Amino acid sequence: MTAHRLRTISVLVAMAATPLLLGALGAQQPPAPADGESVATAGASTDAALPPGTPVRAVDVTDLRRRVDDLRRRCDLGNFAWTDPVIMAGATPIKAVHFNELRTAIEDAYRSCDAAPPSWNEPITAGVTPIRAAHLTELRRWANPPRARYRVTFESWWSARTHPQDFPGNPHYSPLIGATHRAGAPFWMPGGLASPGMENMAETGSVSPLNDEVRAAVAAGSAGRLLRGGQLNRSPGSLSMEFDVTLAFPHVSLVTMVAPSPDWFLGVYDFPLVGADGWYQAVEKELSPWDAGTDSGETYASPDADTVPQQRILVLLGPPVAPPGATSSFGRFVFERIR
Ligand SMILES: [Ca+2]
Ligand SMILES: [Ca+2]
Repeated sequence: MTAHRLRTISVLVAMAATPLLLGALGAQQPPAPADGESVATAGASTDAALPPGTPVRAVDVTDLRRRVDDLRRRCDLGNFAWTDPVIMAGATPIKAVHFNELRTAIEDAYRSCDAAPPSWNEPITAGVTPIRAAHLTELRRWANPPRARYRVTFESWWSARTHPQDFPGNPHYSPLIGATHRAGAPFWMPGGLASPGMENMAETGSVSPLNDEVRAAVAAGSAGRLLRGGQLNRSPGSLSMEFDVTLAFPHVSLVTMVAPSPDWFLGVYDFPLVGADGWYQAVEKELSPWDAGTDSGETYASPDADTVPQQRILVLLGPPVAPPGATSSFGRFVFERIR
């Protein structure tokens, strides 16, 4: 972006910084007085998340237009021909058409980028639909690039030094397996029961039939893709894998079996890679072992002892991984956005 464009945007944003209080969209209400609201800078969103009832300000719409035009250029489209190209605080009432144009401009960008366009939570009809913080939050979320690529690095520090009790002679992990999926649709979670695929992963390290369960979730539309990674053959150690993620399926669940062990594994569930301000550049999660609730062995090398009835997935507490009642971390996942 040239210095001239930056200056132009700064001026527009400065003019638009007064809040506009809206009841119903399309209703023309007198503007609220200027309140000394701070001015947005190019590249930064003015509000990370809007609490319900927050008034829509001219700057909110102007800021979104800039982001959506950035997105359109990324997807080989030109800037959108906005109604009321300059929204002036105190002079330009914010209308339903402004919001519907933002939606259309985003949908066009997604199609141009070969990504499935968003499905909005509700239509916005002039004079009918009251503007909600959710409308802005939704637009901000979808104004992000539809795709990102991440590298996840699995670092394990599990060793005889960190976990001296009964430490096994061949400490390793099973191949990484996971999925990208919709928010709230992980393939495992604490307090839930392990699926047959999770049981086999946690007890034997096999990626089957968990891979088929993930493929079924992809076919059913709740998951984006199956994630398959390498295997850490020796702990301590580390390995990485890369994967693509889309805004339609922006959460990740990823697991690996602690080996040897009865039914213990490390992993994340329903882990978001996108927030109110867009794709995270780098996020990490420390990993304490989980007990899949499917084998009752009490130490790393215990013989198989199927748990009947099956128990819920819970944090593994106490010996041999920690003092009684406590847990301990074995390593971490570090997610870094690379595209
Ligand atoms: Ca167990
Ligand atoms: Ca079992």
